[in-house]
Amino acid sequence: MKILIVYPDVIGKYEQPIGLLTLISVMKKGGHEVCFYSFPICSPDQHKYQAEFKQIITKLGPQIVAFSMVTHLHDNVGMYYKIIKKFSRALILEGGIHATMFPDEAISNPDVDIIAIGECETTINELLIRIQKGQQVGRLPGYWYKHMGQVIKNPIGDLPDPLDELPFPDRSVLAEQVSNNHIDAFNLMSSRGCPFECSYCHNIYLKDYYKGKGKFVRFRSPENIISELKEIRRAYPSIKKIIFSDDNFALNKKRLIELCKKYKQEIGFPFICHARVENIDDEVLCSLKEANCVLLNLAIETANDHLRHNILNRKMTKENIRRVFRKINEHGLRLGTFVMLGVPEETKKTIWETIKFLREFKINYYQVFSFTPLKKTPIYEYCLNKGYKINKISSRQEFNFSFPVVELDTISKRALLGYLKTFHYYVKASRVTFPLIHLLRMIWEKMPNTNKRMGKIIKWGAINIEQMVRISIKKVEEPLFGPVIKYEKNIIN
Ligand code: B12
Ligand code: SF4
Repeated sequence: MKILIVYPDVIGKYEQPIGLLTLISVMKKGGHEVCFYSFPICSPDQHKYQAEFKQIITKLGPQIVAFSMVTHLHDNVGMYYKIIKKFSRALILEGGIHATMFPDEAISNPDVDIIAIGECETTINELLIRIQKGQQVGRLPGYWYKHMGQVIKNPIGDLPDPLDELPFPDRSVLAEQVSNNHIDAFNLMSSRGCPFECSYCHNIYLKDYYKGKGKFVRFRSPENIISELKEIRRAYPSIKKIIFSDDNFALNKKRLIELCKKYKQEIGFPFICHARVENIDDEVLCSLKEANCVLLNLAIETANDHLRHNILNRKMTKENIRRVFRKINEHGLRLGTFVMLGVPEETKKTIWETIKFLREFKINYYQVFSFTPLKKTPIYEYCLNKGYKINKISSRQEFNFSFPVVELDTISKRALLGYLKTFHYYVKASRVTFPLIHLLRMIWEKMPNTNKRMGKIIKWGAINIEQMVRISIKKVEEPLFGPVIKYEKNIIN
């Protein structure tokens, strides 16, 4: 059967949706003809992509057009669904995290025929066979579909386990982006699921949803991961950097140490990974460094213990984080972190606590986000109970989590915006530039209240101040993969 997989890409045709690529491998193994189309959904020239899409649909004539979607993009694909319905007889199948978390919303779109809930590698080919034979979807777990004006809802299916039995993601659909150097590092997932219960994360909902459907946290074996890496090296010689996109790469210490040992001997490419502070100790750091980890990301979200413990439900202490961050600096490992500003009960004081804390360390990479609660998470409910107004995501900045969407009673949206815009400078710039940064922050806070002409002058002033501050931090900024340890060795396949 001919299937067109559509992936709306945010940043412009070079994202790597590992789950979807695994599913493509499964479909191809099932003997189906699978085509892949991704387009930059946030780019302003959607007319151009819609015309291109119409051409593909009419030329290819797929029986199924399958979309993979996150919630934030859901409202943007309507026109693409209309094109399918107008110019073909293909069924529309929607899967991904949005359909999984909000199935009622996903299936309520009149153009959507079937939705897939959860990880569905073990059932997708059965679905395709039934459709190919003109049969009903029936009682196939993990799928909801429309039949005679009614929505038939099947329960969620079992989680794939062991993960080693899954095929490797089909990266051949990214070959063009690799050859034109838009992709120079590959993402790889070595585990699925997370045992923690941060109040703002979708995992807490999924863990409950999947109860009775198998182990939520699953690990691939080091041998299986190394095989995938070897395949990458064989098929894509230009790729020499790896990003492990697991929620917590260090969750299973024994596996991590074993994997690092093998990785060092057989692969050696510089890599980036994410972990939790609780899982880091000297042994783990030595293993990561030896294996050529060039950046270890540990999210702190905030330096304030009350906010982290009681609002975000992340139980590590500031002292613990300090101890681990110092160790990382001592081991000479590059350190990355993630911070959220504007969580409930955030104040200017707690923001300053986070700034001061981060200034204690050599942080090589970090990102700061504006707190944006996801529906169906405990913190979303908390905000509603507190009576906070949560604005719908409508602008590009809100979509990128860089603009406040929640109206708190502890800090105004304008003040928060000022800190979001200048946080990076406060953390990185020399202290002597602080008066300039304060001024810049004040400009961001006041900007919308000024008239147009005044606004232009102020904006001009802000750009110049920003330039001056930037000069003072240029010296410490580094590329993501930073200075890498030499990895060209005689590695035997
Ligand atoms: C790696 C990652 C990325 C990568 C790759 C994105 C991707 N789509 O895979 C990058 C960096 C590009 C990225 C970007 C973004 N991400 Co992201 N990302 C993740 C992360 C950490 C892992 C994703 C993953 O591989 N999961 C494991 C696989 C097995 O699951 P899966 O991807 O859901 O796929 C399975 C099923 O859903 C299903 N499936 C998926 N697609 C389809 C399609 C069909 C037709 C079918 C039948 C089935 C199906 O089968 C797959 C295999 O089992 C998750 C958090 C997490 N741990 O899940 C966040 C997450 C998915 N990202 C999120 C967000 C918000 C974003 C961005 C919007 C951020 C931004 N503002 O730019 C963009 C959107 C990008 C996009 N175009 O979709 C949110 C989504 C929340 C939501 N409710 O929608 C998550 C859940 C993080 C979070 N907790 O907030 N992300
Ligand atoms: S540690 Fe990360 S993935 Fe796990 S629950 Fe918390 S935010 Fe989610």
